[in-house]
Amino acid sequence: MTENKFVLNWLEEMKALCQPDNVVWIDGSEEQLEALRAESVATGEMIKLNQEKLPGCYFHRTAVNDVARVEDRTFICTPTKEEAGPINNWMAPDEMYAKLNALYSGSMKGRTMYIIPYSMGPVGSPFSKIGIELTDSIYVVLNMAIMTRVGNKVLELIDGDDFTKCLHAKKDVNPDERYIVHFPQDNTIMSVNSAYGGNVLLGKKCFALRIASYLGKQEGWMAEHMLILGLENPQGEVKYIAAAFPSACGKTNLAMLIPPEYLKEKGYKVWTVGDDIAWLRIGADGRLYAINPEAGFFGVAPGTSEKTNFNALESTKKNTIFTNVAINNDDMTVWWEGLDKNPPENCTEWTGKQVNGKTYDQPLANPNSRFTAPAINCPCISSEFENPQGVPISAIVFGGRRAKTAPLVYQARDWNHGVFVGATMASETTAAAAGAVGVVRRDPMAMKPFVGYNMADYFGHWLEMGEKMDADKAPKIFHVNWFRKDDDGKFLWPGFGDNMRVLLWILDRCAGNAGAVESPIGLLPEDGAIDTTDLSISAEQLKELLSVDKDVWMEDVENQKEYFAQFGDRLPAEIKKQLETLENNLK
Ligand code: OXD
Ligand code: MN
Repeated sequence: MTENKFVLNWLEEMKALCQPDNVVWIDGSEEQLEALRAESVATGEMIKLNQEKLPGCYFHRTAVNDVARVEDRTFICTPTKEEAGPINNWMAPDEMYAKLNALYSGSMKGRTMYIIPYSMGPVGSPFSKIGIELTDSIYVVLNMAIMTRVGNKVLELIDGDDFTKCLHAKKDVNPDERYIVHFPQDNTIMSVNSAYGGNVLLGKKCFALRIASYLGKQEGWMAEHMLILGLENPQGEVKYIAAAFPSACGKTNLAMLIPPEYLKEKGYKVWTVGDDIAWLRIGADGRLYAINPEAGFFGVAPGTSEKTNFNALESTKKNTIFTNVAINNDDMTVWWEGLDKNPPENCTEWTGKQVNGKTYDQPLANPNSRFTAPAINCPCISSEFENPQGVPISAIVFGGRRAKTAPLVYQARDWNHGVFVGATMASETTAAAAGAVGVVRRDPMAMKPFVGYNMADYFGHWLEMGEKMDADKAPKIFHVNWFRKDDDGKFLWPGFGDNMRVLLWILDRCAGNAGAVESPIGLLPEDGAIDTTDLSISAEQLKELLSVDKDVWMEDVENQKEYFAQFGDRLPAEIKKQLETLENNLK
């Protein structure tokens, strides 16, 4: 398949370690993928769904102990602990290699090793990077074929040893010996004892965020946990926004937003470039350009409905793999909480039990059940999705779930202040997760679980990127909060499609067409700047949405200080300065 000796030597080593009975190269052809689908159905690994209603769609069930990313089993094994920083789990590389080699040894006896050459980003784009994943799971092969560009065309492009080495062995999914490990200095990822997407589709979080953030720091670009959307105005001009939100804040919904009726009628449209990851580089014209390195959506199913995200739901109607959702036995279609109010009576719930979905009192779908859908299925996929040069970013948006602290929207005064706004991002826990509700969890740039090196150096990298761009070319930076509540605990903002009203103010600010007023935390929309046509929202409510409570903010500053203290002297002086400015402004 290839003459590249770096690839071949590594393969020989991994084969000797894992000892598979067979080795199969994934060439990217539909015939090969179809044969693998048939094989996985024959072995029971996948279940074929109703091919009239859901053509090309399959179902897979993971072990009950293996349904989510495992942050406590995820390691960044840089040569020193300091390089990984206080947020990441770390172990000395030698020690970790020894531990892992023992686990992989003979792990594929009686099994087949699939070799998946894949490109993150359009094949051959100057933004793109190549990986090779070795896995003993057909489920992984079929998911990777949706989420990335796979096959011979990628293999041909590998230059010397410039590829990320990814090894996955399913073993017996023992949670006590589950490891998701990154060796950034060796461009290597090793995952063992899991078969759940986020832990085993190694192109996604492991490569496109953890390893890529490390490569970006070395090479002068950025890998971020951001959606990318294009907003088209009635004149047909499209401006692009990249936005980072922690989980459970509606990233996929915003990426695929449907404008409110009155804006649709005027001719506004939203185009999706990406829903989870952005790779950003400074272009020849000095502006920041972004690609989505992925080729599909690995979305959370529960809560996705025609009403909440029509475009995401449409994306799942063909050639999609569903994981851990419920099955309607009557017609072999899928169901999850929030799809509609009509759970199937004759139902296989996610663990495989036969139940009456109307009377069963447990969730029918796992709360983290997923769909793996090709991006090209999305009705609002951007015409720039495959553009190898990426799209120019006008605005970067950070956001979180804050009941009282952050206003609906505010603008950072400049790039460095924007980096500080991203670095102080936080979200309050919801009742959906175990533990106390309303606890503030700091999640800088929504990258807490995904930075492949010391978070303090990551802040420094953001600041350096700003130095490389002229202020008039750099994206403007904003913070939004769709989750502000009144004193009775009710949401003040309708959210979903109406978030478009906020995006319009953001783009007007970027174009110099909207007013703003100074506040201690940054620039707020001036009176009347947020269009509330057709909304039943009073002037009082809007005022509350945009208010800054100094006492609440002072409390947050204390929390920020505590958070930053863990980075010691490594925290950039600029971040400290910004924190002091905020504190002084609030006094
Ligand atoms: C996540 C995801 O966990 O995208 O952020 O799956
Ligand atoms: Mn994500």
